[in-house]
This record gives sequence, structure tokens and C-alpha cells, in this order.
Amino acid sequence: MFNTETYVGRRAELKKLVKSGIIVLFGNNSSPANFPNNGYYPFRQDSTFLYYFGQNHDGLVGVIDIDNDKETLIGDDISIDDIVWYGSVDSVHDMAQQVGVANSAPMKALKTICNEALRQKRKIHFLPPYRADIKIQIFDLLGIHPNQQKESASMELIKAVVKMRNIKTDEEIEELERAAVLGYKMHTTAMKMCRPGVTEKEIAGTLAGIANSYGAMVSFPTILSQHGEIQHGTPSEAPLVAGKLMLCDCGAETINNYCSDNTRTTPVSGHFDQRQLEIYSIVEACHDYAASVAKPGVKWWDVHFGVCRLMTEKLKELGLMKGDTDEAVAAGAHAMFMVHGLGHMMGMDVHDMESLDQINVGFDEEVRPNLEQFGTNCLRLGRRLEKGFVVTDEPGIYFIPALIDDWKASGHCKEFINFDKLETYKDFGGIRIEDDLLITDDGCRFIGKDIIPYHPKDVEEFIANN
Ligand SMILES: [Mn+2]
Repeated sequence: MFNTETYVGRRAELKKLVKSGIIVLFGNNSSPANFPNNGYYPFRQDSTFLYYFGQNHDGLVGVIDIDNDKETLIGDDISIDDIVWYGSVDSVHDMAQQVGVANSAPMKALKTICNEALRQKRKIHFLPPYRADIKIQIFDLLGIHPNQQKESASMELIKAVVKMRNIKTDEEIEELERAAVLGYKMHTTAMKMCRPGVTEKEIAGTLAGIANSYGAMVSFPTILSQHGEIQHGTPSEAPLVAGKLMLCDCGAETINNYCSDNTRTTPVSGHFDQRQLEIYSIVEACHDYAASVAKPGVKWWDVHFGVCRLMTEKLKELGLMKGDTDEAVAAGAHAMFMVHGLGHMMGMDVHDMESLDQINVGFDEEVRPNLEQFGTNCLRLGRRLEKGFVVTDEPGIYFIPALIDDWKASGHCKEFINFDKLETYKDFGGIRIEDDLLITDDGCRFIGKDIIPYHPKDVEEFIANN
């Protein structure tokens, strides 16, 4: 937890931005795995609740009555039975004091507060819920059916939260640096373990253990696969095979729930072969290009398409693409190879504030998303960068046999893709390189004092020496 003043200051700013009404921020409840008392472990608090109320306990709701300038932390104190089984925790009153909230109340008070506000026709601001239990709670409190809750969520509140959480303060950057230390440990461990015969699951399990032992948890389910072309490939029981590439996309959350998110692609044999090196070098060039141009005022949309053009140019040199580069990119032909966007905002959520909808986080009135074109519709961030933004830089090239067959059959982008040559890459897999960028006064820098090796020479040297 940060200092009390941090939370007091954040709520004061939020009140200024939202202006009037009552803000209700729901914390998460423990989520049952197979029985109500057997919750998934570890408990994950809602990030926005954590941001404004700081308490990492289940069963809490934060209420900010802007018009009456009254803040209340709501939750039920634990009973003697709970203490017997789980040990003592602070009272809700104490938890409120720790984050500078003057009032506390039991959960039943929330119904009274909401009823009173509804009677007075006051605006009740809440965020789009993403858990079923909270949807039921909102239904009980406000009478809004779960199907209508996303549309009924407060746009003023969403905009205010995004405006604040998009800009990382110094104390948040320190936390992100701590997460990067864990990410470094995880990735270098994966690279050390990347040897023929070791299974994907064995490595992924070891990485989860590192995250759990130093931080809170992994920042998202680890992607670790010799089938790097499967975007969210989960680790299998398959042993690693010499000649293949292992794609590992993973990160940790610190105990204060700030994330890291990196990807490395490692040759199982310890050396890239010629074909792998050619593709890897393109991804490496795209990764470094993005970091060389990202700065305040630049649209991430332009950085993304700059990468797409560079990738297309280089794939043309290899004979995998053809035709005019600008026309190819405009047609979305590059998405045969890079099916996703160049990066996303990162913070307390690995895709920061994804629950508030990426259109509200990564875009604005000036830069709107393209939801129609394959590939471009996966770009989560397009808006102009600002100092304090934290974004991932994660270009990738994938050879997805089903996608190759699909486009070939329909003739999609046939004027820009050499399908005959592409056919010979169906056994390749995929390559991604990902690091986390902090936008600074006049440019950007990678988060993490130690950069996980990614230049081909450094990767091979690291494997040889470890
Ligand atoms: Mn990412």
C-alpha cells in the first residue's frame, strides 16, 4: 500500500473530475474454485478499487458522495469464527483510517445509501462490472439487469479513472520497476531451462513459483509454447525439441499489484538457424524502431503502422511479401504475419483498465479504432502518447497454417503475399519480442534496470553461459 496521502489525493482529484453524484467502487469478493470457502488463490482485488481505496481485502465497497463530500468504506467486520480459521484482520473502521476515509459502515448500509440516492434521483456512478457476483449486487442495489449494466455504467467516472490511471506517478513507476525485476528473473530462468527434453509446463510452473514467491502472482496466464503462432498458447506437457523456438510471454505482479509483461523467443538448440535468424531480425528491428520513435505527442497509431511498413519492407526482401508497401499495409496484408497490435497500456492490469473498454483507454476523440480490418481491430492503443504512459512494445511475426490456408483459398491480399514461399514456413511457429516502455519528457525508456537479453547474439551467449 502507498501512503495515506496518496489515496486521499487520488479521491480528491476524482471528485473534481466527476463533479457531482455518488461514486460506488466495488471491491472484489473471494471467488470460489469448487466450494464457497475454497477460493481461487491468490485473491485479486479490483484494480480501480485498489487505486482509490488501497485495501487488498475481499468484501469491501468504497462510496464517495461528492455533493456532501463524504467518503465511506463499507464492509462487514469479521466474526470470531473467521478469526479461528483465518486469523485476525483489521476492522473496516481501521482499514478506512489507513487510507484516510473518515467513515465506515456495514454492508447493509450500502442498500440504504443507494435507496436514498435513488429516491432523490441523484446520479450513482459505477464502473462496468466484470464478475457475476458484483452484477447481482448491482441488480439488488440499483435494479439494473446485468444485461444493461455495461451501458448504464458512468461514462464520466470511466473517463475520470482512465485520465488518472493512464498517467503513472513516480511511486507507481517504482512499483513497475519492482515488477520488472521479477519479470527479469522469470524470463532469464525460462531461458536457462530452455533445453531439449524439458516440458513447457515444467518451465511455466517454475515461472509461476517465482512470481508467487516474490510478488502477488503472475500478471496473466503465462504463454509458453513451441507453437508461438498460437497467440495465447498455454504451456503443454510437450517436451522441447531442438530446432524449435520457444515463445514465452509472461510477467509478474508485485504485492501491490503492478505488472510486468515481456516476451522472449528462445531457440531450443541454443542457436538460431538461418531462417529463424532472418525472421527474428525483422521483429528485433521493429521492436527497436518503436522504442526509437515513441515520445509525447506521437500517435501510437502511427508507431504501429510504422512498424507494419518496416515489417512489410523486410518481408518483401525475404520474398514473403510483394507489391507496394503502403498499399499492402493499407489493405492489411501485414496482418498475415502480425495479427495483433503493437502494444497496450500497462499498469495495475496487464492490459490496463481493460474492463473499462479499450476504446476508452487507448483511444480518444482524435484517434478512433478500426474495428473492421483483421489485425488492426486488435490494436488496443492508438492515441497520442503522454509523459507517464506505460505501453508495451511487442511486435511479432507468426506463421499460422490455418490463416495461410484461409487467405490462400479466398485469394485475400494475393497481390501482396507470396503464398508459394509462405507454404514452406508452415512449420516455423512464431516470434515476438516484448518490453515495457515508460514515456518520458522527450522520448521513452524501457522499464527494468536489466534488460532481458533479446539481440540474437546476446540470447545465444546467455544460453551458452548459463
Ligand atoms: Mn503484452
